[in-house]
Amino acid sequence: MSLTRTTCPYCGVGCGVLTNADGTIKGDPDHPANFGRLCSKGAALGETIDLEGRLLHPTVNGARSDWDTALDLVAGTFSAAIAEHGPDSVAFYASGQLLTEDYYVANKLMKGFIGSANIDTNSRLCMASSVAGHKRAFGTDTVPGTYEDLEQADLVVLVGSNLAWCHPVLYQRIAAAKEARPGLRVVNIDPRRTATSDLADLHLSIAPDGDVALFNGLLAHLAQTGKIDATYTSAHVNGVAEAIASAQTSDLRDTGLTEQELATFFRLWGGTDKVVTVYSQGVNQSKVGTDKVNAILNCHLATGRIGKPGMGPFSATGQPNAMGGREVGGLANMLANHLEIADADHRVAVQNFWQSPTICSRPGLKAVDLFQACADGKIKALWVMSTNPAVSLPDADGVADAIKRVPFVVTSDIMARTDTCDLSQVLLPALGWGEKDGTVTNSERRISRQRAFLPAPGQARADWDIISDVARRMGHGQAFNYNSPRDIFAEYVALDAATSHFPRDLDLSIFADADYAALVPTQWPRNGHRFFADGQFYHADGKAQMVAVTAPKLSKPRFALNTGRNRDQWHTMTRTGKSPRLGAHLAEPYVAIHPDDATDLNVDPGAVIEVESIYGKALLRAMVTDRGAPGHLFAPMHWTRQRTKAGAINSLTAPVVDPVSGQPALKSGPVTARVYRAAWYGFLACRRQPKPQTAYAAIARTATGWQAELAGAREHDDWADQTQRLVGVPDADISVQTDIASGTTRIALVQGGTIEALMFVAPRPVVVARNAVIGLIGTDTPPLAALAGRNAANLCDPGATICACFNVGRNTLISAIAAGAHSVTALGDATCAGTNCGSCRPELKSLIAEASMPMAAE
Ligand SMILES: Nc1nc2c(c(=O)[nH]1)N[C@H]1C(S)=C(S)[C@@H](COP(=O)(O)OP(=O)(O)OC[C@H]3O[C@@H](n4cnc5c(=O)[nH]c(N)nc54)[C@H](O)[C@@H]3O)O[C@H]1N2
Ligand SMILES: Nc1nc2c(c(=O)[nH]1)N[C@H]1C(S)=C(S)[C@@H](COP(=O)(O)OP(=O)(O)OC[C@H]3O[C@@H](n4cnc5c(=O)[nH]c(N)nc54)[C@H](O)[C@@H]3O)O[C@H]1N2
Ligand code: SF4
Ligand SMILES: [Mo]
Repeated sequence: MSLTRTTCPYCGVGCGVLTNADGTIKGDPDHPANFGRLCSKGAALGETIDLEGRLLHPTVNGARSDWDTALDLVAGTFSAAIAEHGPDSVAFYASGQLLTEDYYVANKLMKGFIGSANIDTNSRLCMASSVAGHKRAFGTDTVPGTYEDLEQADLVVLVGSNLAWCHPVLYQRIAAAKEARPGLRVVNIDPRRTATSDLADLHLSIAPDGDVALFNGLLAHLAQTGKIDATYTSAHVNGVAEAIASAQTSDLRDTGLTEQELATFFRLWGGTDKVVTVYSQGVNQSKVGTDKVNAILNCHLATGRIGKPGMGPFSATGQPNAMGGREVGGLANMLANHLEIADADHRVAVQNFWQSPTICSRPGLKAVDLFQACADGKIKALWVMSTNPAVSLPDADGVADAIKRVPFVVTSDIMARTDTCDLSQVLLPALGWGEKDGTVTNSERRISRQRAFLPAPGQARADWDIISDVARRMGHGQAFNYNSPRDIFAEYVALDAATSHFPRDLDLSIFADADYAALVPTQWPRNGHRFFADGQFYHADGKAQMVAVTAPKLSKPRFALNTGRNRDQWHTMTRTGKSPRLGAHLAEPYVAIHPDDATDLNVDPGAVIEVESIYGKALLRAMVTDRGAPGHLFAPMHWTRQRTKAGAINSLTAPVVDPVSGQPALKSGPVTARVYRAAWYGFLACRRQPKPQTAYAAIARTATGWQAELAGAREHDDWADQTQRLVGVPDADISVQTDIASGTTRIALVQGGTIEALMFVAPRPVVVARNAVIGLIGTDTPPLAALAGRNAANLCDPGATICACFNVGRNTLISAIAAGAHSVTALGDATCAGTNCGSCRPELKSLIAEASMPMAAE
């Protein structure tokens, strides 16, 4: 079978993938992002392309429909709303996971044909502060660096970035460079000690939002120690003195770091020419996100450490096409192709090129304001594409209510059931990864092709095609007559050529004669081009701008909630949640809490904690760890109402935004925490998807079906009946074992001679070999043997999965370490762990460190 060359649909590293229609997935050795590597999520792509749960035909009000009916309804309702209430009464909410071609047409329809700029995207939650910071400093939204810079640097500073889990292949490239050249230093700045910190020579456990104070302190230090490059700044940078003066007023105590830590970091940064500062959501998702970005850029500009190999600021983009979206102008405050809504000449040029009846003349609503406008009844029709705002926006329950207030909601998705789909009148089935064609741009400005290698399922259509069809039905046939994504890409490149007289960074001329079908991964403006090498920036006078920023006043609530990502899940889990391998890494929503706080709150390991803010409440499993400071809670963003009863973390987060970028502060907000008084805890493994209604409930896929972690405050006297209801097999044979002394009950449901479900209930968190129990589902093991909690062969429990590729559990690894495997390589030899994608290597290292500690003391 012939291999298709495509690009991973997850993170912004943009790894090349070789695929086969049978689902085989390999890293593309020729792709310059990954040179053959893949992380655990990329390697498991084959497990996520089945059709289970897919949306395969349009639906209207929950009933199956057809394209003509659905699209006529969409076009008609949008047109009617625009006619009656004006263009700003409708909105699109799009996504950095759309392909460039999809994004281009959505933006064109809204800004040029509907005449509003009410198209914003989940990039507002993701990259908006970087965009705003770049524009303030450079005059354009330019990411000047490349991945090679990270390998060539002598110092890599990772600020608010858990690269090991979120950009694993980039992390592996740095790790490999460091191994080859041990002089390469790594500093990690994060309130938590993460898997990324394990690579760092120095981890600075910064106070949440202490980054402005830190980088201001660094700038003041650079000034004091004569490290400002006056020749460079006088020729190329404005605002130097003001920025330094402002930096000198920052109070370094706001960083929460010791004088020694600060001195070490300042000396290292100041004393190293080749420094790359990488930053991500710990910087962007803050009420001072843009100031954080500029505080970092200031230090690079002041020292001239930008535009040269191995140095510069580097914003690691999250989504596969976060960059492409920015290029086509997908945000509410941009036009198209890095042109500006505010500039009348730009507007005229774009309108002429599109031959459009109108063009938006002012910025549209940014994400949080957009959903506020929904709540206020100002939005009459909303179209959500490739994102799940009812989960991913702050105050997610408020957002869900706001969506309900919109009279007409359309969602294009690949899945039939998401928290947002559940709130929509019209669902439009989109082609997913592997089925669709187009381009994406990765963090280093490299445009790669996504190519289809699977047939279109059901009636699903490509996003660009659906949008164009609606545009045609709205009367804009001429302008949306595309036959393929190639036509759209060509138009996008042509718009760039038609506007090339406006000075800006975007330059797509290298693609002018490109063979779209055979397009190889190519950076704009051209491979290896170095932005700012000549000291020329994009402000009117050609100079860069240092921005005077002041550190915010920090409050210190008893508990502050930080949120972010797990290694093996992608956002709201609609795809990664299908893979039992990936689910096994961390199978339920948790809150990481410091041991001192756990003692204070009387939280035993494995208990459930109730975390609450003025916006809402969540119940989360306690993960007691000293990786964060006392008072610091961390919870993952992934769990939804589809998979948990009360585990969606954005039920708690506040819709507080950065005033410049509009990006919400998702990393820190005051909450309260208390132990949830559970009367019972349960663990269920079963074949069919359970529908738990208990207060604490989290379901996940397993290799044999499903599992559920459960807890409730109310005692039940008939557990057999409860279990049958949960699983929905009323006619199964039931075996019950009760141990009065320990208060535990174990239930087996058997149907047709095979085990349908096993349920374990206890007054404390259930201790049972979970993987072994899961392995019994669907077998003909006698129920009483099964209820012993071990599998028939009496194997011991491998424990929580660490290596997702080879399914190696924690307990297996600890045994191997005890048996003498004291290096990552030795562990790999003994168990295979870490020898495929390598995403778990940081965790293997820390397991070895933890397990080896008592021996070191001997
Ligand atoms: N596995 C996985 N990978 C992903 C994704 C995914 O869902 N799963 N999503 C992708 C997307 S869209 C994105 S945007 C990226 C995000 O990638 P990252 O930004 O690396 O990921 P996060 O976990 O959101 O946050 C990074 C870190 O910021 C820290 N932090 C919190 N507050 C502060 C602070 O005030 N200062 C500093 N310096 N640090 C702070 C957090 O403790 C956290 O460890 O990941 C991409 N890659
Ligand atoms: N608390 C907290 N909240 C956060 C964050 C955080 O760190 N903390 N991070 C924020 C960030 S950085 C981001 S990027 C967002 C991400 O949040 P979302 O964008 O809401 O999350 P996803 O699960 O990626 O949603 C993508 C949706 O598109 C669907 N889909 C997949 N492929 C296609 C396709 O080809 N076409 C169409 N039409 N649909 C498709 C998927 O099934 C899914 O429903 O979350 C933000 N929210
Ligand atoms: S690092 Fe992993 S998730 Fe990111 S693009 Fe590469 S394979 Fe995909
Ligand atoms: Mo993101």
